[in-house]
Amino acid sequence: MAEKSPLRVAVTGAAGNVSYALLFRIAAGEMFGPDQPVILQLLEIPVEGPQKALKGVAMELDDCAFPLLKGMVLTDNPDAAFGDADWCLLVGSKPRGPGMERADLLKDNGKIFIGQGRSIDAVAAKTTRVCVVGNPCNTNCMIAADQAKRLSPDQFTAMVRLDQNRAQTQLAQKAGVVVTSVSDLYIYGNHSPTMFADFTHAKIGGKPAAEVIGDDAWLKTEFLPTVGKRGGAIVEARGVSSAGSAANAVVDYVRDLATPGTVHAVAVATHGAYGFADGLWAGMPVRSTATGYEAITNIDMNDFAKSRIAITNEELVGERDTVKEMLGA
Ligand code: NAX
Repeated sequence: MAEKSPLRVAVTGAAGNVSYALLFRIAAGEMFGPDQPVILQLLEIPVEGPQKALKGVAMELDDCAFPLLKGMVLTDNPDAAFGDADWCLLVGSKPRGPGMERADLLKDNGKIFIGQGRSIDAVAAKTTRVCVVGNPCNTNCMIAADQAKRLSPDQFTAMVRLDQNRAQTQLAQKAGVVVTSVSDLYIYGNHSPTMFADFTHAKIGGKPAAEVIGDDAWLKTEFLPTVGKRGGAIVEARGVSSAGSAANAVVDYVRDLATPGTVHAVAVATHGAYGFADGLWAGMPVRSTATGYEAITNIDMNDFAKSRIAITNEELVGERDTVKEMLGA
């Protein structure tokens, strides 16, 4: 059979921690499959340190002799990184510095995502899929999608998969079962401690998780905060933020988006589903299709779930208010 033509995969923040755990797995075929060649188009900021580090990462990728890696572009120019890209993985963003207010973080990152959104809209493949990982990822995604004139905003999504994976393991460990016994567990809302990991519809071994766990208080007061604050707990333990598990979640998220029929949690344009304000990007379950996804919007929520969704919605609305002068430009 003829070899497939390579997919162009743009990755930003390519010299950062998450990318260091991610790029090798993409090149090994774990994201797009063992018969799908890729060209990596790697973007870093125009600063000597990250540019030099990026060259080092590329040297290591070369040293793996990956059969599927058909080329690499190393650049500080967004148009070169996103040119004809089939997938744009936006991992790079500005971290919160000492004493920095959250509003300043949102605005500083907003500027990055306006520029990248504009560049993607101008030069990426018409069918490109944009996956935002850099935090605050929901709002960064909304800002980038706001620049879409040629592309549809629905081509832009953000990652809540790490939260889904974390939640799955927490439930499995509590129930004393293997992780694959846990199903139907999706994340709603923001990738932040306000997210709602919906245990009310989750199943363990095909039975309602709440019934199997049999401890409502644990689900509400331990499970939810443990999942919501897991990122902070990793920083506390490791001294740096999650990279291996984050990269693994990016692989799961993009692989599942590229696999029609898969159901998984993704932050997508809400279109008002589940009471989320229209125009926000919020986690919810989606079913991947050949060209995109269909959001699953008909799950009945009980009052507890609705109250949790209202909290995370309120936070997302607040983030949008903070960056409102950046929207609609
Ligand atoms: P690092 O600080 O190690 O790497 C980020 C890299 O991005 C740096 O090399 C930096 O030079 C680069 N960068 C900054 N601005 C850029 C721009 N305009 N264009 C291109 N590159 C740019 O962070 P890392 O640990 O790799 O984390 C990357 C991002 O993922 C962070 O924003 C982090 O908060 C976010 N995360 C999101 C997760 C999620 O579930 N959505 C989980 C993991 C991760 O913490």
